Amino acid sequence: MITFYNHKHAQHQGKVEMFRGALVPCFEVPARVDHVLAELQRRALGEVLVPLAFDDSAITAIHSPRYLDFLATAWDQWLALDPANVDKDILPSVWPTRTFRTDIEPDNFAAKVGLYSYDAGTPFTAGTWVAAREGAMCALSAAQQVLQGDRAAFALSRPPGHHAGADFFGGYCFLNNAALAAQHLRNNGVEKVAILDVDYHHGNGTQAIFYDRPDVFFASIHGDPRTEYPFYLGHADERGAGDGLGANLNFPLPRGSDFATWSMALETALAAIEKFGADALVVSLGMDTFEGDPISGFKLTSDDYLRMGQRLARVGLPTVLVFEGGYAVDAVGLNAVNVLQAFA
Ligand code: FKS
Ligand code: ZN
Repeated sequence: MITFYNHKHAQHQGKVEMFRGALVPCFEVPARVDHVLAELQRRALGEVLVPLAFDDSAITAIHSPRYLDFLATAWDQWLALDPANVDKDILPSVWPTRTFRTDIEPDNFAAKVGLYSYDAGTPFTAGTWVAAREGAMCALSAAQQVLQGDRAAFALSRPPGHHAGADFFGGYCFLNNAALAAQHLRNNGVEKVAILDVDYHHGNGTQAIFYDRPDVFFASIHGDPRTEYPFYLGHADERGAGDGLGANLNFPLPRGSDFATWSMALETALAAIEKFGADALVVSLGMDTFEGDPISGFKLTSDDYLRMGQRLARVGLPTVLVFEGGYAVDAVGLNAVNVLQAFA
């Protein structure tokens, strides 16, 4: 299996995130991807390539022009406020909640940041745009590889993507890599695409992007949003809207769930994907379901990831795997490559 590696990922390096009233060191660190790369190379699991370049149209197919414009210019706007800002990350602190307008982009920079985000846990840094954009190219390259006939391809990148919506960032995510891959498949002759999100956290951005579309099925297995981030989406009654009704399926599971519980949800999700008649599969591959994850609550073991990879391969579809979360840094390489090796 070919891996498209975001060699610019370390340009996104947040310093702190807001947690319980304090600024704490970021969990989403460059070492996460470094460990996966090292393990891929250690097990010689196929070629590792830098991504191809795709037109902006591949990104505007998912994200709004004003949001992309904001991401591309945010750092310069931040420095224009005060050159001393160069040593600090941008962190949102004000948001337009219910009753506020979002159609007018404010001139004030903090207000703009809030318009395009939904939490205070996602720092925007000097290299965030460059890293996120190259990550999108990895996801598109992996989709392209599958279009050209490969059974599967892996996009190894950070920042992750599944919390990012058409016009907002949050949950460490800026561009929705899985959505970009799915749309690229759709634009190149694949009629029906299924996205399976196995990250511990609900893929609210991906769900929102495709919620009213019948051509992209979204299924997610995640910690129950009543107690788990991102809290405000991911319930079982969210089945899609309009033409997309029936093409969205959530499996919220309680904190503490192990692989026995988790894999029952997986079987139901895969049966639904088969019934949908998907021609290709995109997997949002988060490794934060691991028992050792410091910010999550499931109990999957390293061996369980071998079973997961085997099962995903048995679906029999051309598959794009996109790296998402996973914060047990010392185990994330082993666990991710277990999925890939078992798949291959
Ligand atoms: C700890 C509170 C949790 C936000 C968690 C974000 C999870 C991100 C993720 C992704 F795949 F996107 F990376 N904060 N301070 O794992 O879903
Ligand atoms: Zn996660």
